[in-house]
Amino acid sequence: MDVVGNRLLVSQLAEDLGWLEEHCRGQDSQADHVGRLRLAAALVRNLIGPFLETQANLPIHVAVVGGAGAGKSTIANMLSGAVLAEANPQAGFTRHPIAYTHGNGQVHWTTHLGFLGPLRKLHIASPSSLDEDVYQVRRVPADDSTMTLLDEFIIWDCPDMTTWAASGYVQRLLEVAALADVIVYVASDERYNDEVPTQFLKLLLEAGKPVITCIVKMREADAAALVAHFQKEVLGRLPAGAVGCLAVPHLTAEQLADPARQAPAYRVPLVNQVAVLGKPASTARRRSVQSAFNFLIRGQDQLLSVARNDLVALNDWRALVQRGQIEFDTRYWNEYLATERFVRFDASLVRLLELLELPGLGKLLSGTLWVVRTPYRLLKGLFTKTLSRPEGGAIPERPVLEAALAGWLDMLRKETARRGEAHPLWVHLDQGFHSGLADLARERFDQGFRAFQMGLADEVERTARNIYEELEKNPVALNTLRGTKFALDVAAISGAVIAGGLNVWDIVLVPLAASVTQQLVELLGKQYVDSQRERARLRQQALATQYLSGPLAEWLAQWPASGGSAFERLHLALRRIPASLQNLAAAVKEKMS
Ligand SMILES: Nc1nc2c(ncn2[C@@H]2O[C@H](COP(=O)(O)OP(=O)(O)OP(=O)(O)O)[C@@H](O)[C@H]2O)c(=O)[nH]1
Ligand SMILES: [Mg+2]
Repeated sequence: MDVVGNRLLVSQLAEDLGWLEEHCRGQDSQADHVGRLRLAAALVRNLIGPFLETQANLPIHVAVVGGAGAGKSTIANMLSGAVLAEANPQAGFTRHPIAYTHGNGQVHWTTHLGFLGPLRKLHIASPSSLDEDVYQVRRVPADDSTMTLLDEFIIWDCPDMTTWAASGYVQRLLEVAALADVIVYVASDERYNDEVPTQFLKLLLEAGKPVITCIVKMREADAAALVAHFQKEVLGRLPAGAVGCLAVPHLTAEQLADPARQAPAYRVPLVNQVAVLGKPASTARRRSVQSAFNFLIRGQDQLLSVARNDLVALNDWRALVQRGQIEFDTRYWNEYLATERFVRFDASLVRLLELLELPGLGKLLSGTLWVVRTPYRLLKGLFTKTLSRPEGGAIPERPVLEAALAGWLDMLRKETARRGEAHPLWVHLDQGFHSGLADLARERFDQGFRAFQMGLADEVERTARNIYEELEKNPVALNTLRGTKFALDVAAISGAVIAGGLNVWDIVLVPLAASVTQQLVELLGKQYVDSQRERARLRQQALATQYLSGPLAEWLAQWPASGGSAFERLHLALRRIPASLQNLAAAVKEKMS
């Protein structure tokens, strides 16, 4: 992929992860995920993005992290070899990240868009207690008499994470932790087992960061036992990845003032450990990028799991909408279609029977038969009249549909209100119902109804017409049927005459035989027309689903995730993140090869 493509990919992925983080921030149950999502986004912005843009491997970044007042600034001084970081008895003194670099060295800061997220670079020297979304760079004067890391490394003194997962300066720490190729984790002898810093350490190890742990301020004599205890009780329960555990016992004021010369016994092992992890730079950087990427891929499900509750609520809503749709369709069938006669089909039956009469000369014969069947017609008319039920007041279609719609929307409104504040989705829907969601649904229904009516008129008319048109278009079949019917009539009449001989009874027998065949033909025709009528009924039900309940259900189901709502954005993020990660995998692989 080209540079522009990669840049777009990186910023979109970081933005989506950032959006999910904000989304979690609003929900108490999801607070644990906030830091993880921020770290994920920062890894993409600060590490993977610049790597894909061929950012130089140097400088290698070292972040000094730990609990409030643990001794981070003190260790940052020790690493940089000069006392420029303000160590202060007030816990939580350092409030923004400070980068220490060589006095002569050029810092090749990445210009990658989104680098260090919200942190602005301070151009005026300020105390480290400045509580703003900034970072600053301090230059350590060159000193040939002490070994230095600063030619190739930047040492970051960071704020603490005691207010872990809360807003504020923890995010500043996460930005730098994501950037870091090496982490130095500082814990004091008294508070090395604190929960919040340990959780943070765990996250860094999960992200595959190489971590040097450093226990400080103990009595020299207790150092070995404390380190062993820390390794067993704290590191033993965390994912592997901690490279080593160093002890820096309580230093004197002189040692604190000039650690490079006064405390080499503690400084040199620490500096060496960092150097081992950070050199050669190209290996260190590739490892950082690869680990970050693995963390994103491995943790994908966990990162996206923050939306699980939202998806459950959204699926509940969709199931409700679907239940309403089934009820709507069933009511339409029971209260309208099942009793609808489709009178148009009766006309088709008449037309079909007419068709079966012989044309031309045959008309004369048919006419004769018609006359012959007069007694039958009169009798049948009499019977049909007595037996047929009076036409009941069939419920007109529109009111049935409207009542079914009202039932559907009422059910949704009640169920939404019943779920109350169980999830923000129901609150959003409840607000929707209070601000005209049902009216909007009715409007959509009306639009659908017009299309439905048009489709319907056409459909019923076509099915009804097909009953005789098919036959009209097929003269061979039509003539065969006509011929068969006529032959039957003739056979029946002649049969009657032959059976009884020519006598007075023929006046009764001949019309009777002609009527029997006619009745038979009518019966067959009626059966055929009825089966078509049933088909039309089913088809009409299908049309109602296609034009009315289907589109409305679709619209209602989508409603919470549309119109610029948070759920719409959520869907976008959930859809895009897996795809972005896949594309990122390809880009990282290409770059590494
Ligand atoms: N005497 C002595 N004091 C120490 C030692 N290590 C740290 N301190 C003191 O402990 C206090 C806190 O140390 P810092 O290095 O400021 O700790 P920090 O982790 O940066 O603290 P915050 O930035 O406030 O979170 C400071 O007053 C340091 O001078 C040590 O080895 N000996
Ligand atoms: Mg500090």
